[in-house]
Amino acid sequence: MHRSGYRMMLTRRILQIVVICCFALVCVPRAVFAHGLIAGGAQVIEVDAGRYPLRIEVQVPTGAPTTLTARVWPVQHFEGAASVSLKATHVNSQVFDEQLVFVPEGQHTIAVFDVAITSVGTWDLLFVVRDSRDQEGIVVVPVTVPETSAPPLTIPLFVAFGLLAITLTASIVWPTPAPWLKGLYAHGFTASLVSALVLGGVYVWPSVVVEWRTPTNQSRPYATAVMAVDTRALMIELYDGATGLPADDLVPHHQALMHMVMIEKTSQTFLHAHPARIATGVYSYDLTNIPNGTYDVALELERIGSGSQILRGTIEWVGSDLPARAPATRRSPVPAEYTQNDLTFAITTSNVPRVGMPTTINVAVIRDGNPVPALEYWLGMRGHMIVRDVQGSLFGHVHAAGAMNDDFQPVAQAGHTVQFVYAFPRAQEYQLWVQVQVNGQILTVPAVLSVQE
Ligand SMILES: [Cu+2]
Repeated sequence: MHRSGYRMMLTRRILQIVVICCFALVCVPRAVFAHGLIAGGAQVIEVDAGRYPLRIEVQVPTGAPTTLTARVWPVQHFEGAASVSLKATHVNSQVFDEQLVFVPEGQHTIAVFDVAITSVGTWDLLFVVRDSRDQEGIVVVPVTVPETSAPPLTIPLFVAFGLLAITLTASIVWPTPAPWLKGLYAHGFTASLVSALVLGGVYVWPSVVVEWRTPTNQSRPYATAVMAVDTRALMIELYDGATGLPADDLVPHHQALMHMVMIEKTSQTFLHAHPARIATGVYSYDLTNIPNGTYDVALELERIGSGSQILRGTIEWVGSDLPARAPATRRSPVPAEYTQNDLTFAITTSNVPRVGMPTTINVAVIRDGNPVPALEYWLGMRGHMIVRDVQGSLFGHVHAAGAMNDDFQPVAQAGHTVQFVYAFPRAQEYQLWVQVQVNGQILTVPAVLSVQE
């Protein structure tokens, strides 16, 4: 009797452990090794390859062998006829496939590629743009092609149903078992039935699981950036802040692997660009058409499983034929109207800007006295605003309030105003740069805002 009681207790414990293991399998997030573009729908990134800003859309497949489709949009016309090539190389085996597309002169052709993916794993997509003057722009986009896998709950669900089937069969084969086996029937049956019901329910409504399984590996620390200017480009090397090893685990955020804002200290020449990844942890941005000067550089990036971060530095650029620009003329603080070509930007605030209080900044875009039909989505938002204090110590990147849309194609929806909300930390003047897109053109409007105590 004593012995059978012990057996029952042991059986109960084993069953409890089995059930706990089932749930652990479900709940524990899988390790994430992927980086770059990851499977799941079409992904769009903006990148400056040499002198050419490109929009690259990649449809990352699941499983192999298969085909990967990529489309390349030139954001500005190529000089003369051009060619765009794609070479997809499997990082481990060096197996590759390549294609070349010619873009006739003066045409805004989208280059479409279908390359063979022979095995799962990380692939480097090397895009090369070459124009009629033999100027070249390159970018290497990493993509991770995962194994085709069953939905995440398949195995635990099968285990639960298996246990249920075993206990049911056993109770039919041995209807009058020994006392210790009775306990096994009862507990085994209850445990496997409950597991099967819970797992089955979550299997049918997978959104519950997606919530649990969101990869949140906050252990990845900050990256550091080493910036150097060579004869014609800014070279950026990223390193892991904790180990000093190259950091090459960026994922796209706001439709780019890296956003870069450059502001010249005297002329306040402003630039928002997307350096191209050209090698492991190395990014490059062509400076040929950038006026000489001393630039504050802010890099916004996101490492996988980690939040976004801003890395800052200063570079001296003297290699351009374009001389340094004259010091910026002083602008009158908001509320103000600024004109650029045929567009007028009316910038106002909804409340008096005060320290620590959220200030709403409204930007209305008007052409010939009429509101423009629509401000388009750019990098997933209707508008971006960069905030800086005059000393350059504060750097903020504010997105337009309201709905976000990550669709590649701008949504032609009425709306000629954008609003930004920001709480300024000190009573002083701040420099603002508002960026919106109208008719496919990105416009940058500088402004000054005075904040009171
Ligand atoms: Cu950007």
